[in-house]
Amino acid sequence: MNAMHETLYADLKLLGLAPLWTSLHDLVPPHPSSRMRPAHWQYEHIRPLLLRAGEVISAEEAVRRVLILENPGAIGTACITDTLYAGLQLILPGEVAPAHRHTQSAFRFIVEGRGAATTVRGERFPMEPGDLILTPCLEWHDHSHEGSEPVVWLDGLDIPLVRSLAAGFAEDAQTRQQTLSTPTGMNAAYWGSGLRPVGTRTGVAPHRVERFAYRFGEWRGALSTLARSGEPPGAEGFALEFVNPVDGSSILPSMSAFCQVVPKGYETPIHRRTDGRVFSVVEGSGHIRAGSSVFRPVARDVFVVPSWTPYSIRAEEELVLFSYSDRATQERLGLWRVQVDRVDG
Ligand code: 1HN
Repeated sequence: MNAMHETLYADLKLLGLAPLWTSLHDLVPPHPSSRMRPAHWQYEHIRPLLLRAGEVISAEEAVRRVLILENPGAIGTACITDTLYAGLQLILPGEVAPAHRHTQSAFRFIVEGRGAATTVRGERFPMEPGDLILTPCLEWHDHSHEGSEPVVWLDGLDIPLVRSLAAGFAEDAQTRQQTLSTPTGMNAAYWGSGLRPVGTRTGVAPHRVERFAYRFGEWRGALSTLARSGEPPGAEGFALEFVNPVDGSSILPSMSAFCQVVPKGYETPIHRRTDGRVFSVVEGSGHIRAGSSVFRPVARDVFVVPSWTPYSIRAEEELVLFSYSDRATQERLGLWRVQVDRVDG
């Protein structure tokens, strides 16, 4: 850079201008280059810290007693991927996490314990390990616990995405808990049985989220049938996507969720996707290669594979995984891609 460049750049800056030619390649890189890194969180290390958090602050005081899983490539940003957030939330017997709502969409994936429930749009949803419960954009939600053991779940939200769009609104309810206005089971009866209310074909907008709970027994049973079918496993092992019954799209407009079984000893091809993906191990143990990292996750651990990072999953013991990503958003923008790097592992 010579003196003419320097004085030009200084003069540009004064007028709120910048030269494109110094940053062009960073702005439109030849392939995705996320600052996010592959990472693994071991539940056996996190659990004692969650319980300690339970001693220092109540759910009520904290509003939500959560340990955020922060990507080591983006400390301080509450990101686990470029667009998504993850946290582990603890609720203890007798506690209430007060009612509020926000434009960020959320789901809970239950990791440990029984007896807690979340109330969404006036209906109580009991929480059992392996259940997936949604709180879509602007739906009121509060959590409570009438059982006798700690309950922990994984919270997935589209916080970084909504932040980048500067479209975040939130509001506390007037009351600590919602009034139960709908009998338990109504949401499942209307939307969770492969049925839909008569007359809704034209009455419900596409991408509108109506089904709020996907139960462990249902998805686990489907995966067992697939894994025992004699069909060969695909690139992901045996994988299924949780689906919005309104229009067959992703569970939430911004987030897709999946479950998969990788048979014992099977290794997926090394592949990469444009959607950074967060995994929660439900059963078994695995050997994960992601970029230059190697992880050996076991049940209840979380690991993340950022966008366009080559990875493979091998099951040491039959591996059952829940995962989520921004694939739905990317597909709608025409951005989503997958590439297989190597098939022999
Ligand atoms: C939230 O509302 C919950 O409702 C969990 O359980 C985590 C993280 C950021 C903002 C809102 C919940 C959250 C959150």
